[in-house]
Amino acid sequence: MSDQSPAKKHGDAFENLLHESRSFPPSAEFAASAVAQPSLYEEAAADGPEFWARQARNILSWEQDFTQALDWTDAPFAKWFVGGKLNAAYNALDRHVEEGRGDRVAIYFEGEPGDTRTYTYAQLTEEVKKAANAFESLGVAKGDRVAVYLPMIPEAVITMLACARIGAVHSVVFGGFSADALRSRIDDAEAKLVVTADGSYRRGKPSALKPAVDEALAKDGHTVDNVLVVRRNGEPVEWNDSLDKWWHDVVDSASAEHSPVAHDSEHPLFILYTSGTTGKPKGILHTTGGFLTQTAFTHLNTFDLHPETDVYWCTADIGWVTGHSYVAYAPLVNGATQLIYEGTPDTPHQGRWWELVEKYKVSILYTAPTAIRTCMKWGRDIPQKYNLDSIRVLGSVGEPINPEAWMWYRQVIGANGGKKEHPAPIVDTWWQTETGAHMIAPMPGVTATKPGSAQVAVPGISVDVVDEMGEPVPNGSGGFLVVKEPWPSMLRGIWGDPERFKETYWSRFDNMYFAGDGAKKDEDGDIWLLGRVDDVMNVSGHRLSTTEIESALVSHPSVAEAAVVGAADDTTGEAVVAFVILRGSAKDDDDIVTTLRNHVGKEIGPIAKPRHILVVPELPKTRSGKIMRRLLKDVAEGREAGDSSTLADNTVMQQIAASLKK
Ligand code: 6R9
Repeated sequence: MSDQSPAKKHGDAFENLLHESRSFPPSAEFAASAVAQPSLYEEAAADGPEFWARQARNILSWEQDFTQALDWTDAPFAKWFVGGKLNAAYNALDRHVEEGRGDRVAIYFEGEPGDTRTYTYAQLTEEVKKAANAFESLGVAKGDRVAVYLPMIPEAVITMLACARIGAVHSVVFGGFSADALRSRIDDAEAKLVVTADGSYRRGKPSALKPAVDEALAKDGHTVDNVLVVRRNGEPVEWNDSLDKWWHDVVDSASAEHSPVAHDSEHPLFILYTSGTTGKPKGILHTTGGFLTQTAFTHLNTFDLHPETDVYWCTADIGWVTGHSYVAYAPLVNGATQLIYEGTPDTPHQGRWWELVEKYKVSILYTAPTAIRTCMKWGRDIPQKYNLDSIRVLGSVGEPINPEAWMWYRQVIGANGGKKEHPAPIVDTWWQTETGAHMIAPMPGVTATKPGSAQVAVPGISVDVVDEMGEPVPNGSGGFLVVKEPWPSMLRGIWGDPERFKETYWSRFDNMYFAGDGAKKDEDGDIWLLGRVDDVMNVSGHRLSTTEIESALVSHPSVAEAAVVGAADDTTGEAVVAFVILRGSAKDDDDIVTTLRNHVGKEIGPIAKPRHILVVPELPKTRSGKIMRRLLKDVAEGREAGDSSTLADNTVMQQIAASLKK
């Protein structure tokens, strides 16, 4: 290939996705009562940072108003809502009680074994006040860091809000991470307090958490003064008298009186570690005013939230940014009623999610494509046993959603199995730990949605797709996704490493944030996400996207799930290797590999035909549902698979190895 510009390279590769001609305009009825109206885009375009200042004042209660929307003089270190003071927990809790919403349900909790708890706003406020007093009694003060290693139970949200209330900075470490990962995060943030639980329930069995904390703190030289332990599953735990305290001893007896103190708009709210391509995980830092403004604004507008009547359910774990922005903060700031579910979708049966939707009359469901594809694999007859009529809006996040999964989500879930004349709109939301809140997403009620595309920037956000030189590519071409203007919920840096912040995100292009994702603009200018730039393969000079080929494979009726990697090849640079999970009846088809190779050839072109297609029983995924292609690459290149400690199920790599030996 002579032309190696990204526009050309991506242009060759992604034609398939761009042939999507289906478009679903909102129904007149939905549009008429939608929160987001078309004028929002005009206002945002006209007003710049002042648009966000207006949102900040409308959505949040400020103890002291700010004097300036944005200070960008020290770019790329932004200050939003300069001089303003507010308390995040007050905004999420107390004010709803003061304004007469105390009896509204804030959280319906359903444990995996089926135990339930309901917290009204008044009750949740009380719990958070007690936890705030308890944390202070343990010596935690404003600015101190608190590591949170908890399952998906209400105490996770209570802990995060109690930290925010006293100005302590939480660092949630996903419960699926190992003791080593926990320790390195505790050390990096110099956490004083760890909040954990004995464990939780997963797939019908108790699963332990506390032993990992014990192991993490076994070696001296840590900064932790106290470990607060929630009793969740009642399993026996080792007890370290010098560190450990039971939550029910310390929090339950604490006073329920606690006045929130207003913190600066730029006061750190939390650190959340995310893996970089190399080196140690990055502690992404978010601050208060801007984060709350953009998360709450998008939660209202992207999901068309009507807080008095909707029941919202985001299936993300608190250990990921989605569980921060769209479980712990935005829904509560907006006074919404939400469901929190502790367990897995197939315990005790594969209809558990849909049973919950029916039981709680969930109207807004926010989940990940991997979950949707898993449900597809289990079959549509399972959700169809339940009444899903309450669902009004469907959200997707975490990875590109292939058009087949999108259509299934719409018809089977959003149309209650085809029984609804106007299926729920799907909002595919592109954003990152670093961006804090939605950046690219359709607005239901405004945007005519397209299966597979996140489409347009959120009002007030400026994104583009650029070539190697940072020049915008024309419609119909691909390149790198960038953000061109600062935004309120942007990361304020990497904890303890300002240079790495500049280097990672701001050095690739001048004055633009480099997201690390490949993207393409279609003929309408709508944006299609194509996966991480590092997931783009180069085969004989042709750029091929893992997403593209996966999408083609999954469009074949025999394939339930697919993951594609580029394996090093002496002749072609990289060769396409696909791992597929077959649907039931296809497993007996001897010619399936040939059939699938030809299918990809037909869908995308001969160049995209996988060199090898390996039929496997499972794919290695993180608990947030991202396929760990790195591990599959090891298999494809004949190496011992690398570190698999962050997999949701770390037996998957053995299962794959065993299935390939047969
Ligand atoms: C929120 C979250 C960020 C990366 C991001 C991109 C991928 C997220 C997506 C999507 C296509 C979407 N991603 N949403 N890709 N369409 N709607 O997932 O944050 O865990 O930091 O991951 O996830 O590659 O760069 P995070």
